Amino acid sequence: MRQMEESNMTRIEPMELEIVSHFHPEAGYYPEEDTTSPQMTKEEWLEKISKLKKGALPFIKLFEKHEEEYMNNGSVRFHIWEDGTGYLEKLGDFSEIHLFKKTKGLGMVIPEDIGFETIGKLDEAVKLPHFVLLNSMIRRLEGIIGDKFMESGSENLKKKLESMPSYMKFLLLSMKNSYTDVHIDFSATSVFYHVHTGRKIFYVAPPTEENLKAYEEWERWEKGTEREVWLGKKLFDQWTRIEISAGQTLMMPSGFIHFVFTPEDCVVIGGNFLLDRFLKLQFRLSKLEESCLELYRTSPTGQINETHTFEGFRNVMWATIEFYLIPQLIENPKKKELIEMGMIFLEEMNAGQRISQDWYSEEEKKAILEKLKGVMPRVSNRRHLENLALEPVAKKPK
Ligand SMILES: O=C(O)CCC(=O)C(=O)O
Ligand SMILES: [Fe+2]
Repeated sequence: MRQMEESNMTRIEPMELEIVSHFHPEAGYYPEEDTTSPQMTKEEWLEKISKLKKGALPFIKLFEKHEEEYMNNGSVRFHIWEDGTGYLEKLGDFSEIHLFKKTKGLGMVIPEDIGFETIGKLDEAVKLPHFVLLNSMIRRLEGIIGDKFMESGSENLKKKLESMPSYMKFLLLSMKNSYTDVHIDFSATSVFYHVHTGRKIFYVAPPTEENLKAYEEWERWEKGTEREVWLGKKLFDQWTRIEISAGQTLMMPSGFIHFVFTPEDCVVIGGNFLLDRFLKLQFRLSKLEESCLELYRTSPTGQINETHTFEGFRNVMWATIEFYLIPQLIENPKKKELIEMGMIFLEEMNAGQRISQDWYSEEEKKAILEKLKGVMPRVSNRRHLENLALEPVAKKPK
C-alpha cells in the first residue's frame, strides 16, 4: 500500500483515470543539514538517511548525493529489452522485472501530448499493453459481466460494472525530488509503468518469504508507538536500482517491495492489475491491508484508510468465482489451474466478512461457496492434486 504521509501524494479521480500528483508542502521548513562531507562512508550515509524524515528535504538532499553509488546492492534480476517485440514470450511466467526501452510491440498507446487541453481525453487515448488486456482479472470480469448485461439488461450487473475497481490506468505527476517510501503495491497488484517525461529511479527487493514477513511487521506499525527500523535500512543489501528514462516502460510482477525517487519533474502513465497466477500473494497482501485498516480504525491516530488499499478487491474475488471460475470448472473439471484457484478461494473467502460497498449479501456469498464446492473435484490435499491426471494449463485468449 502507498502511504500518503511519506510520499506527499494527492489523488483526484476524474472518471476512470486516476491522477496522482506528488508535491512537497514541507520543502524549506527544515533546517539545512550538512551534507557536504565528501568522505561519508556507505554505513554513515545509511545511518543518517535512516534517521531523517522520509521524503522531507534534508532526506532528499542527502539521499540523492549517494543513492547511485550506495543504493544498488541487491541481485534482483531484471531484463532490459530494446522494445516489446515478442514480449509475451519474453515475459514468460512473469516472475521477473522487465524494462522496455521503447514501446513498440507492447500494444500500448500513450499519447505524445499530455497537457491541460488533452487531459479530458486521456483515458480514451491511453491503450493498455496487450499483456494486461489478456491477463488482467478485472478486464476478464468486465468482459464476462459486460456480455451478460448486454443479454439481460440486469440492473444488478450494471451496478457491478459501474463500481468495478479502476486501477488499470493512472496518470502520475511528480515534481523533481518527490519520493515514495518503501511499499508493495496494493493487493500485490502487478504494474506497468511508463515514463512519458522526466526520469524515475526504482529500488526493488524480491518478495521472498523473509522479506514479506519484514514488510508485514513494518506495515502493522501503529502510529504513536515507536516504529521499527526503516525497512530501507533493514533490506539495505537487497535493493537493486532501476533507472527509468523518458519513453521507457517498466513491468513489475506482484509483490516486489520498492521505493521510488524522482530526480526530475516527471509524467508517468501506468496501471495496476490483478493476475490469476499471483492469487495467493494477492490475498496475502490484501489481508495485510485489511488487518491494517482494522488496526487503524480502532486507533485514534489512523495511519491508512481505504483509499490506500485496493477498494473492491473482495467484490472482484466473489464475482470471479461466480462468473468465471464456476462456469469454467463445469466445462473443464480437470484443469489444474482452475482447481488450484478454487482451492485458494475456498481457503481465503469467508462469507461472513463484510466490506464497504459489498456487491453480495452474506447469503449470496454462502451460496457461491457452496456452488464452488459442488463443482470442485474431491481434492483432499495438494499432494493429491499433484497426482491427479490433470490436463495441462491452456491459455485462454480473451
Ligand atoms: O512514482 C512514484 O513515486 C511511485 C510509484 C509507485 O510505486 C506507485 O505508485 O505505487
Ligand atoms: Fe508502487
